[in-house]
Amino acid sequence: MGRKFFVGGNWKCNGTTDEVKKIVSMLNEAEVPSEDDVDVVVSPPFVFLPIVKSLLRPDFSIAAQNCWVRKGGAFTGEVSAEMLVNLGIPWVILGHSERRLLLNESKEFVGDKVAYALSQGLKVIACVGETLEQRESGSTMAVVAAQTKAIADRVLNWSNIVLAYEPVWAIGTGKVATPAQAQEVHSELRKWLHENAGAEVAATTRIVYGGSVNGANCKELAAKPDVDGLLVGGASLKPEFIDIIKSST
Ligand code: G2H
Repeated sequence: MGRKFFVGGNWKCNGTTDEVKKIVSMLNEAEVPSEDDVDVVVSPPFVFLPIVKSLLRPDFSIAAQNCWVRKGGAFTGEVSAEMLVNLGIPWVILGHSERRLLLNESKEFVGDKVAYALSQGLKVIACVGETLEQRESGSTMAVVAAQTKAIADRVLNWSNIVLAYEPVWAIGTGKVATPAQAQEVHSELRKWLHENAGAEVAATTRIVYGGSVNGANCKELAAKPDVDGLLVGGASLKPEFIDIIKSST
């Protein structure tokens, strides 16, 4: 069976209650391919998770943008995986480069978070990606392989993981990776999974691309054989997100 196309909308730290309601209405009214053909997962800030959950159409799903690395407790400001499960939130984004770089989350810490979130029954969108400096020095594959290894070292079952390749230099910059650049890394990542996590994991794990995806560039990216979906930031707050959801068809 083929890998089902996946479209994630990462709203990041944006929105007011009214704006969130407007985005949800736009999503709810949209005509999109059936959930048999595409998984759509939107990721609002923590505070809006309950309202989005109560209003969003049932064929779309919801992700948090982060969660704590272990069981909850005396960790001021954190939100635990257990809390997300308790709220009925099925997905979580972990290892986004904005957290790796701005909040100094190490690959080991991200690997621990992925393992813990999975152990609590969450599905994980795990992000990896290189900086411009790393790309220019020729270490793209070494960087994304090391980030993926930190997950593979801690996780045996990949069935609830979507791997998101998000080159840091393409995030929010308007500088999208070319479809060929995305395909090259995705194919290398799949090869890495084949060698290090097994043939089944490599064949079934969805590898999605993120970084300045928009309504104009989504189709070409989606057409690449190893691009199994798209993780969208800025454009997921706009009507063009609907075109992105349709990009695989
Ligand atoms: C990458 C992406 C969403 P944007 O961070 O995860 O954001 O599409 O705004 O580059």
